[in-house]
Amino acid sequence: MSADWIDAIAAREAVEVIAPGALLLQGFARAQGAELMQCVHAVTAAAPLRHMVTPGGFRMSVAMSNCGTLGWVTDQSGYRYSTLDPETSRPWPALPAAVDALARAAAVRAGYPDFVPDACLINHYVPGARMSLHQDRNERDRAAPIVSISLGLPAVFLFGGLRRAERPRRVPLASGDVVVWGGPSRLAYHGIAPLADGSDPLTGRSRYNLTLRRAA
Ligand code: MD3
Ligand code: FE
Repeated sequence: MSADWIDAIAAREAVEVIAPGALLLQGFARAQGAELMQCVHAVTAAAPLRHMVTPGGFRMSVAMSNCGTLGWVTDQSGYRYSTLDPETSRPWPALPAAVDALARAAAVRAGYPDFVPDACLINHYVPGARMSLHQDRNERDRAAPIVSISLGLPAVFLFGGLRRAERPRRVPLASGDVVVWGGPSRLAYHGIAPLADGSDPLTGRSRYNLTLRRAA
């Protein structure tokens, strides 16, 4: 048995290929859940969660904030990355070291040893909140992956193809799951089905998702 397998069993972690370039690291962040939630609360105390408005004029059901050098924002004028929080006119809070370290470790495991995130979008879902199918195309360097960390209530991730018309697959995501999206899956359409009600010891009646990105 190779050392990698011994490590994986010791960490009680399973690795699943969702699609070419998309790797699900089941439970990769489970042991750090409480520490990561402390980071989230520190960030959102300084940069409060808010419901942004899409360029089409729709209020998003997901509440968002950011940390890192760049933060993803949307308003009537479009989607973009900004160094300033438009709500506070201040820079976004720094990327917490524990979040940065976990994302880089996941990227290394998935075959991206050079991943250096400069943006972390924090998504907060309450029961009924959803994210409709979209592509993430605001990042300059499409060779860099996106690392996503799920915390709290389980969600059904919708994973489509490179064309919006492709019917999405449903992939369950649990608290502590980490997914690394790179290569051919980087520009796939994706979304989150309406969150089912429930309660989680870490997050209460809600789910957080952290996506770490190389935006600049
Ligand atoms: C696949 N967030 O913030 S994370 C987003 O759970 C977003 O909040 C969802 O989609 C969430 O943009 C899904 C998983 C994810 C993130 C980015 C991707 C999957 C991706 C980019 C390309 C392909
Ligand atoms: Fe996305």
